[in-house]
Amino acid sequence: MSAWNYSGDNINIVYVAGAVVAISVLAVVVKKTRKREPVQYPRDTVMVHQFGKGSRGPSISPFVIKLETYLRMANIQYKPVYDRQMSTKGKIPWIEYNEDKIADSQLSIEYLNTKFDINLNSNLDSMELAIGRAFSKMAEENLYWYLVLQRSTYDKHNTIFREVGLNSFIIKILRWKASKASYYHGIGRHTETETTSIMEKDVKAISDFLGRKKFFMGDAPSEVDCVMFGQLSQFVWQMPGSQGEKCITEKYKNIEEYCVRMRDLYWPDWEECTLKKKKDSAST
Ligand SMILES: N[C@@H](CCC(=O)N[C@@H](CS)C(=O)NCC(=O)O)C(=O)O
Repeated sequence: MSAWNYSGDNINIVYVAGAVVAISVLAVVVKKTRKREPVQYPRDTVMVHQFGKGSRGPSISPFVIKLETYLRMANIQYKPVYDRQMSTKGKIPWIEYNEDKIADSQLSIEYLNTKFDINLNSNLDSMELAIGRAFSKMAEENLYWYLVLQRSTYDKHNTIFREVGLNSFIIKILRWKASKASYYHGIGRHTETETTSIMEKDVKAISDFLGRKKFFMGDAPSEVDCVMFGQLSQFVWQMPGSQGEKCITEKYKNIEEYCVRMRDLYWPDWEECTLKKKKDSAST
């Protein structure tokens, strides 16, 4: 049978699929070429561009939580902007401060440290700074990928994506992007059992180092707490039913206690910053 010998039904499916692809491509092109009206933001306020709120936390992005926790810790006036506009580097979060635009959570923090003369690490010596950096990089460049794979691939229901209202088409794109990105990172070439074991080793190292300390480096909070809270709070509250959540809440309870401590201190409005709160208040 020739490949062109379609039945009527098959031809319809091909037309519909073709139309969906064409419309999607067109939508992307229109979005990219459309000139956005310049938005007037309040002066002297840091605007944090990001996706929308999370269903169980203020954001499902650990990097947004990191950046906003820093802004709270440093007492800098800021506002979240839920415009889903990506940075010039194609990622969120990014910030706008008066005329300046900075992509990347870490580069934003470094810019703000200079702009506002902030040093949250003033109590740390060079050895402690080195340890903080090593743990930050482990959390953001290794542990983070378990979160990406868990939400996009291991969780067959894509719970977190669905809860924030993403439709099946967008979820398919996210799954595809995650699988491609994690493959090129390298971690996506492992089996789920292997990545889970890697995640557990990272979490154990974090738990062992944290011990009974109040904050990651001791009695006082520092910048590394923003990074660790950004990542770990996702595992504790925003990866329901995952091995990552179980690992922390059942085995490494000092991490869960640490997250609660950080949330109570810097995010007394945590619940109000979630989608759930918006829905609840809309229904009352
Ligand atoms: N190094 C970046 C990482 C930010 C990042 O990976 N953001 C994710 C969301 S959690 C993103 O924008 N992903 C979209 C993409 O990679 O296409 C930072 O610290 O801001």
